[in-house]
Amino acid sequence: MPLRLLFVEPPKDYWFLMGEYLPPPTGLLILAAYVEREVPDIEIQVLDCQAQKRGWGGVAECIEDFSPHVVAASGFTCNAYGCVRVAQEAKRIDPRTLTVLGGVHFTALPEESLLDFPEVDLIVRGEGEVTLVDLLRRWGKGEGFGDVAGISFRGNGTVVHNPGRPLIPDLDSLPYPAYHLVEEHLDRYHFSMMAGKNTQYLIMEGSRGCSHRCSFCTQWRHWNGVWRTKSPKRIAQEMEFLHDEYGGRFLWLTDDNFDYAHRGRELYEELRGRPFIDDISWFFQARTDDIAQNPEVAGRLREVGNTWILMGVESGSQERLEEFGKGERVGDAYRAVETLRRNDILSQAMLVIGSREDTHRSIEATRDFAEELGSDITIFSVLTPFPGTAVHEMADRNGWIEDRNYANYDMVHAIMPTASLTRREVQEELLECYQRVYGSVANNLRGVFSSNVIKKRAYRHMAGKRVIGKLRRLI
Ligand code: B12
Ligand code: SF4
Repeated sequence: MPLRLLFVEPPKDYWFLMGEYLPPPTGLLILAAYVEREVPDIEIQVLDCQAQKRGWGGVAECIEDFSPHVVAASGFTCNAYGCVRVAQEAKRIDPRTLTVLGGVHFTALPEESLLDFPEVDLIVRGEGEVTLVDLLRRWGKGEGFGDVAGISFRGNGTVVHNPGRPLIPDLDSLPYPAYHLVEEHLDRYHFSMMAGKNTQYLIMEGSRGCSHRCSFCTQWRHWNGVWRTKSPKRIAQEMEFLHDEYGGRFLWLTDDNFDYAHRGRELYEELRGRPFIDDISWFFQARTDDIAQNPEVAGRLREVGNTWILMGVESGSQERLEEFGKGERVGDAYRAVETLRRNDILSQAMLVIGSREDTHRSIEATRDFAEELGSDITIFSVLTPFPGTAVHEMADRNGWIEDRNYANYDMVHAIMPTASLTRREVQEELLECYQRVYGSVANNLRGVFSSNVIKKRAYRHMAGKRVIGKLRRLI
């Protein structure tokens, strides 16, 4: 009898700041593709509750119908409880089901998660492909998983953390994500605010990890502090494949750090001349120093379909950038925004308020900075102590964390006070940030009448009553 594996993308809330969207469950599809290739004789299903419009009743129905031996889900912090609930549903329906969770949140907190949630059998820490395959092979043969590297589980009344697993040396060796497993509802994936409701939105991965060490970031630790990339040729081929095979016309490269200087140039060489480039638009996150130091790369990337870049600008205070360990200068942000503007690439600046030393005055200075910077879109968020970060370690040690409900770790809820502001005041300051940028008639007119169609849509959404109304309700 073939082994049955069910991946579940649980019901979850939208991140209202970015408007209405439906992203494919790319992480799960990447894992599924690897398992499909490496484990013969396995049946895999992916339940995407958002795309399939299934609530918790639908999750139970799907588990009952498919009767999987293994149920797997992936979580970052604000979605962690949803993943746990998947495990609980699976165990309720059939206690023999093996429940496996992975992702950045569970990797950071394996002990706490296994102790708090007995329905979770085991946690795969860090990179998942090889560990999951190892696990499935043993499970399929009826062997125990006691010595599978990279997992944590309960054993002998305690939590056992097996040694970590070495990273996959060559990311080009990974198969393309298994989009065929969600083919029936592929046309539902969209990102209205940025590309319109009818443009097919797909996500792909170009690299893993980051060589920087920002204090609030989970990603560099999750990937053992190293940056690995697929070759530019492979990235170009994968983009082409997603376009030609699955109609992807708006692509997000998940890379935490794009390595704009080197890979940007090489990717341009690989993409130019490929016909699909005229039919897609793609975006990614990059560092401001990279963009500022390599202004000529922007024009080339624009030529091959790059229309939007997200930048973690964080702050207009050099002191704050140093506190965060960013290794960037405030001036880089100005140069980066100007470079993108000159090349007709939408610039999105992400700014953070609510760090320990923030006061009413310093946050007002962040708002002034945002206006002066003049990026096409500005997203403000609240410094969030994600488990696994240096910020979390320090906040936890000092007793600053006032909200332990992980569902609120979405960078919009204030989780900690600052030295001089209460949590409520931080929340009010966040509202004020959005009111300043998107409540201003002058800014909105500039946005709505912009010649850049993405900016137009973004402003229409951000200036609408919904965003401000939701932020107000958080106070
Ligand atoms: C795409 C994306 C989104 C998409 C949604 C993706 C989805 N389907 O849910 C959208 C735009 C909706 C989104 C929203 C948000 N996101 Co987001 N997002 C990403 C991004 C860029 C890529 C995710 C991805 O596909 N990665 C590729 C896969 C392969 O990596 P992976 O998921 O880590 O999986 C590997 C391993 O971790 C492991 N693994 C993971 N899960 C499992 C499960 C099992 C069973 C196993 C065996 C292994 C395993 O194996 C995989 C392969 O090796 C990541 C950053 C990143 N590079 O990962 C941020 C990231 C996950 N997002 C983050 C955040 C904070 C958010 C938001 C809260 C706010 C924001 N600023 O965007 C909102 C929350 C929305 C919500 N309510 O759900 C943070 C999470 C931090 C944390 N600890 O919680 C990340 C890490 C970004 C960052 N640099 O900090 N996001
Ligand atoms: S915030 Fe960006 S640059 Fe800093 S460590 Fe994380 S991924 Fe790297």
